[in-house]
Amino acid sequence: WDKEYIALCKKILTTGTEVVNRTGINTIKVPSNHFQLDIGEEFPILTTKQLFIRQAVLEMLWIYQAQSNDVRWLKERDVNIWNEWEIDDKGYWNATQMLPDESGKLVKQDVHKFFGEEYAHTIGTAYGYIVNKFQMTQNLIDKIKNHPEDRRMVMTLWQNDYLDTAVLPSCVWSSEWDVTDGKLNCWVHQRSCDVPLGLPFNVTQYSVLNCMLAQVCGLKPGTIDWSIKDAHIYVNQVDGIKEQIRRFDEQGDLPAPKLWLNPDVKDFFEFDNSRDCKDVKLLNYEHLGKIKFPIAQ
Ligand code: THF
Repeated sequence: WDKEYIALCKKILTTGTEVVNRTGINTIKVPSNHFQLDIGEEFPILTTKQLFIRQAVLEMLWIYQAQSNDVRWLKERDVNIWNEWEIDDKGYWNATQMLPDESGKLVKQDVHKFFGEEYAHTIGTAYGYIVNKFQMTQNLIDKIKNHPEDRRMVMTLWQNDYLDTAVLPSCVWSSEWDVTDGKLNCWVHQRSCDVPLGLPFNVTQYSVLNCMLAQVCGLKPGTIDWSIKDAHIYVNQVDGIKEQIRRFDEQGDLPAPKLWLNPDVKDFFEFDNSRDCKDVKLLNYEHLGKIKFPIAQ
């Protein structure tokens, strides 16, 4: 899917608007974007840069399988992408953010937000907490298996009652599923999208989720539609994205790898979630190498 990805990057760089935001690092944004990928046809993982699928899959299993909000679960598996959002052992989350002063102007401030000791080491009431609270994974699997014609197969991580106690309200917050002609399709929506760092992880991990759910429900993976509100590139990521665009324009993309899932696994909750995710492998993943992007908190 490098083609759709690079098209979005070009759209942002050529038509986007530079704006301030809470992180203090400006972004170049476009208001919205949508693309559709046929994951039965080709497994979506970028080849114009190396994507770390182990981390992406473990993050997805953390949310939908372990249904956890505990950052230690990830750290134990050597996944460190949520460390900056971990509430400390006294129940505080500490960060530097852009916040409005008395006149309403955004200024840099040190934030020590108290969530409560019960939230120590977690990200608060977001992602896996919500999935667990409403038993979303099990409900979805039951519907896909027993009522594949159902048109209410929606998982909504955006729950108003839980936003204030979330360090970061879920960015990828809804997914809608359907079964058509023996294929499992989904539509995923993201309210805010860090195109260089978040999006490549998210598209690949939801594709793996679709393939896993299809396997345990006796279906084939179908299409994934991806819609975004506020697709952005932080200004300190522009050089890296230009490098990636140059790679695509000069060399094109490489053949997509195949995703291998252990065919013996028939229960979603049985996919290995240890450090090496033994039930998930990429076959023949060729890529043009890592590009390092800074992360804004
Ligand atoms: N905040 C911002 N600004 N961007 C995000 O993508 C983001 N996330 C999560 C929460 N807040 C966010 C964190 N997700 C990486 C990938 C996903 C992240 C955070 C960091 C990252 O650094 N990836 C690198 C290296 C990975 C590695 O070496 O392990 C990469 O090159 O892909 C939205 O989910």
